[in-house]
Formats: sequence, structure tokens, C-alpha cells
Amino acid sequence: MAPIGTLIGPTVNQRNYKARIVAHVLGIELNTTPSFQMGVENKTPEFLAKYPAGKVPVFEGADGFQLTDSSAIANYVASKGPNNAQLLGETDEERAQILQHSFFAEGELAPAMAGFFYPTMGFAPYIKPAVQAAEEQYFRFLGVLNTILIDKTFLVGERLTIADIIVACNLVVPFKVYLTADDRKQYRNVTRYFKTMVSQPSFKAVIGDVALCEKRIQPPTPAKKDKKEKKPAEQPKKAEKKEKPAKVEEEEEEAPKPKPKSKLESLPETSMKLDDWKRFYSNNDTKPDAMEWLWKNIDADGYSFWKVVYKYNDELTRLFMTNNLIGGFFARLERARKYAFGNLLTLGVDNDNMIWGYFIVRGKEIPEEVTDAADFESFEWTAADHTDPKTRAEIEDCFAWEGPTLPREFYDGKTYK
Ligand SMILES: N[C@@H](CCC(=O)N[C@@H](CS)C(=O)NCC(=O)O)C(=O)O
Repeated sequence: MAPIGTLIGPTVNQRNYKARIVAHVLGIELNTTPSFQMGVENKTPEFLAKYPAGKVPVFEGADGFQLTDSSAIANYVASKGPNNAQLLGETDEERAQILQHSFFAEGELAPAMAGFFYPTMGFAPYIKPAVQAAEEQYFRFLGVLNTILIDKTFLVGERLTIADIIVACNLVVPFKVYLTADDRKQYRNVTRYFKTMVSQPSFKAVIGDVALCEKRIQPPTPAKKDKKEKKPAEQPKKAEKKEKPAKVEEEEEEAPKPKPKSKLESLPETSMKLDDWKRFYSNNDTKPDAMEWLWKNIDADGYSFWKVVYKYNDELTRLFMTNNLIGGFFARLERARKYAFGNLLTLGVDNDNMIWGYFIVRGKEIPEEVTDAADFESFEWTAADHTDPKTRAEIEDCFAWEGPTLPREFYDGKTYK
């Protein structure tokens, strides 16, 4: 596919990332301007004639179509892609929610951030009360987002949408230079969400690895008045200031590669077909029948067992929400259906519960069909020895959803098959 147009503006910029991530997700070619000179090229009469605000990024289509505003551009690029329904929302409700989150990002988060970030970086006059008010606003909005994300991996539905791309891109600079480890602890859901987003392949391809802030950026220290010094304190030059923001390594935009055939297809034949186990499990009592079948037929060289525990159990609230979270995770494990089977259980009580369970997977390692799931990193996968009697009992109780080895009281569960 020929490039649909050019995204004009500096490429190391969180607004610029949005359309490029969309393009990467959908396999759309989009030209960029890596050597763009900020403050120069966007202020020429030619540029201003086309884009009077003089802001970037802007888009110029191969057909001459012109567009400003990063989120509008990201939406437009998405509209040109194949199979874009998931990204743009499948229902009226989803599309409306995507707008809701996009407006929140642009209308609330971004201006509040600008209110403290620009003065702190020296791009705007530093007026302490105004900066403090902007910071307060920003943390209030971050709190809102934190609440929204309590039981969500993605903002809308169970998969990546353009709302995630817009919101997560708005968070890149704060997470890199402003939100300290303490802040990240306080806004844990936002942090988990941000980490999940930036580890998606399309985010990585565009932004690279995001190093989280170690020390918050500090406002410029006023030049000390030295009585002996006659020269006035040197005013930092505007062009120099603009180079200050922490650099993100740029990566070449990768054309999406065709999905390789699963590595698991080249494993030696196994004597136990996973589908046979799934069928037997579905059609028989788990204890003792299905479990006896499994222990008799398991091909220990062809499969491995894994204990799976949610890493953020202490953040879980309502039991039904926890169980929904498992459902969402399983939906995102779709690619692994042929190679994996498991049960994850919701255990405990409202506001004090956990996700715990076991998986059987083809091969001796966790395959990429599993690690590919967006929220794989939210779960601890530990290799389990199914020949150990204690582990075996846990697997049996887990697959049966009952028994003395469940670590907490059983509420509900879901089977991945
Ligand atoms: N809502 C616009 C805001 C664009 C914007 O403020 N861009 C900044 C760079 S990140 C800019 O061009 N500033 C230059 C100026 O204000 O003159 C968008 O999302 O694209």
C-alpha cells in the first residue's frame, strides 16, 4: 500500500506518536518528517497558510487533504485502514466511549499537564501558584483515570482501541519525567495500564522503550544575583530550551511482518491431543474421571504445567469484576486456543480476593501465543511440577473448582479451552 500521506512535525513527540501507532497497528504506510525543525518549519508563511495555528503535528494526505490535531489525525489514519472496527469501536456505545476518553485526554489531561510542564521546562513563565494549581488539577484527573481503570485492561471493551492510543500517548511525558515511584504507587491502575500499553508491539515500534521517571523534573533555578557580577544573568535561549526534554530513542517504523507459523507446530508429535483432553474434561466429572484421564494420558515431554497468579491481587475489588477480568484476559489469549488449556479462579471475598489457577501449555516454555496477550505481564506464570503430589492436588482442585488446596474460598472461575 502506498503511503496515505505525511505526518508533519517532530517525530519524538507524544502527539506525533498517536497516528503512527495507529498506522502500525493497521499496517498503513505513513510518511514522517524526522528532521523537522520545531518553531521554524511550522512558522513559515507557507505552513501558516495551510495550517494557521502553526502547531504540529499536522497531516497532509497524498491526495492533498489537510488536517490538524493529533487525535483527529489518528482517527483519520485509522479510518483508512483495513479491519479498523476494533480500533474505532464496534458499536455506537463503544464509539461514544472512545470519544469520551479522547476528549478527557485532550481537554483535561493535556492542558493540566501543559500548565506545569511548560513552565517547569522553561517553555513558559514560571508562576508558582499557577503551576501548583495545574499540578493539582493533573493529579485530580489522574485519580479519575485511576478509578476508571480499576477493573480494566483497556479503556473501552476488551481490546485496544484508539482511546488507549490517545490516552496512553498523553501519559508518555509524565511517566518519563514527572511521575515518581511514589506517584506510580499511588496511581497504580494508571501505571499498570500505561506499562501494558507501552509494551504493545506497535507502541514499542514507534516509541521504543519508555524508561520511567527516577527523579521528577525541577523548575529552572532562578539565576543567583551576584553583586560583583556586572553582566546580567544570561537568558537561556528559546531554541536551546526546546532541546531539553528527555530524548526517546527513535526507531525506524517497521512494516508489519506477516505472522510467522507457530513454533509449536514444529514440536515433535505428541501422544496426547489437547482437543481430546478438552473434550474429555468438558464431558465428564472433573474429579475423579477427567483428572484420571489426564494423569494417564499426559505427555510430559510435549506439555508443561504453569501456576498462574494475578500480580495485582491487592488491587482487586468486587468479586464479579475480578471474574470479568479473567474473561477479558482469556479473550485476549485467543491465539493460544490450540495450544493451551487452563482454569483461573476468583477466590476470596469482595475487596479482598485473588486470581489463581493452572494452565497446561504445549511445549516446555510459555509460547508466544500466550506471551503475546496484552496483559500477559499482569500475571505471574510459574513452572509447576505435575508429578509432585501437592502440586497435582492443587491442579485437580483448580480444574474441579473445589477442594481443600484452593488457597481461598471459591467464588467463581473460568475455563480456557
Ligand atoms: N491539540 C493539538 C495541539 C498541538 C500542539 O499544541 N502542538 C505543540 C507541539 S506538541 C505545538 O505545535 N506548539 C507550537 C506552538 O504552540 O506554536 C494536537 O493534539 O495536535
